[in-house]
Amino acid sequence: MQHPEPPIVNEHSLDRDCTTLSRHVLQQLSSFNPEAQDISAIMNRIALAAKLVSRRLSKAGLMAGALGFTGETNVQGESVKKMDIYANEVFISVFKQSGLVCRLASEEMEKPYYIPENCPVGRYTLLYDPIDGSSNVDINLNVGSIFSLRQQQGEDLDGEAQDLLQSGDRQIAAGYVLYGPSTVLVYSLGKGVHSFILDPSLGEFILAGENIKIPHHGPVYSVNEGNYWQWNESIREYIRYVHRHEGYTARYSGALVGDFHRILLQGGVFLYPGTVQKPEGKLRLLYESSPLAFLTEQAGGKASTGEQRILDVIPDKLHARTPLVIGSTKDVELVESFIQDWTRRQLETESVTVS
Ligand code: P6P
Repeated sequence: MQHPEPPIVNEHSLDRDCTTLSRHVLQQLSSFNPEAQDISAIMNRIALAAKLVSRRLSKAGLMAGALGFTGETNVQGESVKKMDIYANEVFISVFKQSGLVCRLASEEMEKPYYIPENCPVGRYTLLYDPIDGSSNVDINLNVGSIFSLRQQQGEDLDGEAQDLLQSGDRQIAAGYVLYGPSTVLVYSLGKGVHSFILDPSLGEFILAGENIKIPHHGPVYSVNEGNYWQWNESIREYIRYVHRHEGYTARYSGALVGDFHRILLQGGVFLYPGTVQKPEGKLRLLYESSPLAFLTEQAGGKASTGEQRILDVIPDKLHARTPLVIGSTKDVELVESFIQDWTRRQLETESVTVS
C-alpha cells in the first residue's frame, strides 16, 4: 500500500517554532506601537540574559572559579555565590546600549544600578533576583531568575528610587526563568500567563503553554518544616492539619522558582511564613513575592502574606521582606483560615483578660 508522502512543510511544527517570545509579546499587545515594541525588546533582552545564565549553569561544574562562594555577603547578609554575581552582571550587561531600561534593582545590589545613557529615553525599571535558590547551584539542582518590570514614576533625582516603593499592581510585566532539565521562561503582561521552552538548537524560547491556569486546589504543600520550631502557632496548626488528612504531599526544593512552578502547573500552596522573631519572613517583596503574585493572580490563584493580598503591600524599603502564602485559591485560603482563627482566639483571650 502506497503511504501518502509526508508534507514537505508541516505547517503546525513550523508555526510553533516561529512562535518565539518576542512575537508572542507583540501578539499579546496586539499592536506595533512604540510601547509594544519596547516591551517586546525588553522581553527579548531578558530572554538573552536567561540564555547566558543557562549556558553558564550548564557548564559551570567544568569551569574553574564558576562555582562556590565569593567570600562576600550581600545586602541581605547572605553569603554570595559566584553564580549570583555572574547572573547579576548578565542582567546589567544585556540592557546597556538598549535605550530601554534606565534602572535595575537586584537582590545582589543595595542600591539600584543606573544606566545613564538609557535614562533620557528608557523609562523602565527592571527588578530582579538574578539567581534564586543559589544554594542549589553547586549541587546541580534547579535554580531560577525572577523579574518584574515597572515604569519609572517621576524624576528619581536623589538616586534612591523611592518611586519603586509601590504596590505590586503597578507592575507592567513579571515572570521567571526556571533552569531545570530544560530552561523555561514564564511571563505575563497582565494578559494571562504563558510559558516558553528554550530550544538550544534555535537559541529561541518557543511557546509551550498559553493562558496557564493554576488548579483551584492541589495536593502539594511546599514549606521548610525545619522552621516549625520558630513558627507562629497558627502555622503549626495548619501543618498538623495537613499531616493528619489524606490527599496532601510535601514537596520542597529550597529554590522558590522550582517550588512555585510545580504549584502553578499541579496546584497546591507554597508558604514561607514569618516567625515570632522575624514576622516579615525571608522572601523579598519587590523581586520575589510580588512578581510571582502577579503571575498567580493572572493564573487564577491567590497570593497573600497570610493576612494581606501581596499585590496590595506597599514596601517601606527596596529590599523589604514579607511572609508569603501563594498558590491555589482553596489551599491559600485554608492557610489563611488558620491564621484568622488563631488571631480571633487571641483577641478573645485578650478581651477576657482585660475585662
Ligand atoms: P530556606 C533561596 O535562598 C530562597 O530565597 C528561595 O529561593 C527559597 O524558597 C528559600 O530561600 C529557601 O529558604 O530557609 O528554606 O532554606
